[in-house]
Amino acid sequence: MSGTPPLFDELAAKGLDPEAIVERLTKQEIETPSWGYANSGTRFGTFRQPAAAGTTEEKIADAATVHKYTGVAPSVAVHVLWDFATGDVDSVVEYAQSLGVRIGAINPNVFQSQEYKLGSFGSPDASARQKAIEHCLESVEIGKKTGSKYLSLWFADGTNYPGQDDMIKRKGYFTEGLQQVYRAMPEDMIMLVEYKPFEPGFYHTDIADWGMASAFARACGERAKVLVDLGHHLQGSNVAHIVAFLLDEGELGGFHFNDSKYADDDLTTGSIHPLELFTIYCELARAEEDPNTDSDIAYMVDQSHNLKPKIEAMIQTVEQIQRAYAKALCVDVKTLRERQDAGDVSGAEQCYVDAFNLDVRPLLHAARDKLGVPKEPLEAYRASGHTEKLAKERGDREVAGGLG
Ligand code: PSV
Ligand code: MN
Repeated sequence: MSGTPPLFDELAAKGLDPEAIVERLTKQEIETPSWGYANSGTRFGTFRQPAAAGTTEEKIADAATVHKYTGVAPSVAVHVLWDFATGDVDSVVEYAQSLGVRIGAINPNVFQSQEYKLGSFGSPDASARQKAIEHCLESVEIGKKTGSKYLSLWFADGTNYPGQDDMIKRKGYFTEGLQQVYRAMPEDMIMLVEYKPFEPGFYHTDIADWGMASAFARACGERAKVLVDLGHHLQGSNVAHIVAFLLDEGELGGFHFNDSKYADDDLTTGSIHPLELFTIYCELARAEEDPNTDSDIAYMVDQSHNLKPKIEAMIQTVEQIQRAYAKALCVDVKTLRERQDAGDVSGAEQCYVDAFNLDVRPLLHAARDKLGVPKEPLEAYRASGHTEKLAKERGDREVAGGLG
C-alpha cells in the first residue's frame, strides 16, 4: 500500500518540504577510510578479525560494499604508507573504478618513522623536517594521479616535557613546511589541517586546537582549511560551536566522524553523543541553506573498530550520520528564529527537541528508495552473510593496515 507517511504530513504542516529533505539526503556523500577495514587495535596490540582486509584492494572492495548497501559512500580515503606501499597508484585507481568507487582524501603519514621521534614538520632536526615535507610533496603527486580533491594532514608532533623544545620555533617550522606543500598543490586541491590536543604523554601538540589549525591554514591560503575530527577535543568542548564558528569564517574544510567517551576512542559516530552530532548537523544544514556560506565540506569517517565487524560498523556509522542529518533538516527553522529573536528560550530549545525526537526513518527509507539501496542497509548487510563469507575467504592473517 502506498501513501504519504504521516511524518511527511507533519513536516508539511510546519511549512517544511519533505521531498526536498529526501533529495538532500540522497546528495550527501560520506567518505569511509581504508584503514577502517583493516586489522587494528589499541596502543598495546592488534586484534585480528578473520574478515578484515589485508591488502589495499581488499580495503577498497570493503568500501565498495559499504557503498553498495548505503548508496552514499562512493569514495575511500587512503593513507599513503599503508595503501601505496608498492608505489603502484594507477592500478589502485583502476581497481576502485572497476568497483564503482573512487579514491578520496590523500593522507600522508609523517608519524611512524624513527626519524620522527622528536616530530616531523616541527622537529628540531632539519633532516626529519625535510623527510616529512618530501613525503607530503610525494603525496601531492599521488593525489594528482588519483584525482583527489583533498590532501588531509595530521601531525603527531609535539613535546613531552615543559621546556623540551622551543614551541615558537616549531610554529615557524610548521608554517614554512605547510606553505611549501601548499605551493606544490594543483589549483583544484584543498589542504585540510587536522588538530588534536593530545597524544598519550604529550605536554603540547604543535596543532592543538581549531584556532591553531586555522592560523596555519590562513598562513597558507584560501585552499587550506580546518579539519574537525570529533574525537580530537578535550572533554566538554562544544564542537557544534566550533563548527558554527569555522563555517561562518569560511574555514571548515571537512570532518573526521567518530565518537568518544574519553579521548580519541574511535567509537561509532553518534553512539555516545547523538545530541551533539545532531547539533553539529543543525549548523551544517543551516550553512547549506545560506547562499553566503561555503558549505563544500568533506564528510569523512575516521574510525578503526576493534570489536565490531568492520564493514558492518561502517554501514552503521553511515546510517547514524544520515539520521543526524535528517533530524537537522526537520528543524522548524522559521519558528526557531522567531523564538530566538524573541528571547523565548524554552520555545527555541523545543524546536531542536521536537526534531531530535522524531523517528526519521520514513525520510531515510524514501531517500534509499531513490538511491536504489535497501531501506535498512545494516539489517540487509547482516542478513547477507557477507562478513562470514569474507572470513572464510580471507582467514585469520597477521596483517594490520592502520593504527589502532
Ligand atoms: C589521528 O588520531 C587521526 O585522527 C588522523 O586523522 C590519522 O590520519 C588517523 O587518525 C589515523 O588512524
Ligand atoms: Mn582523524
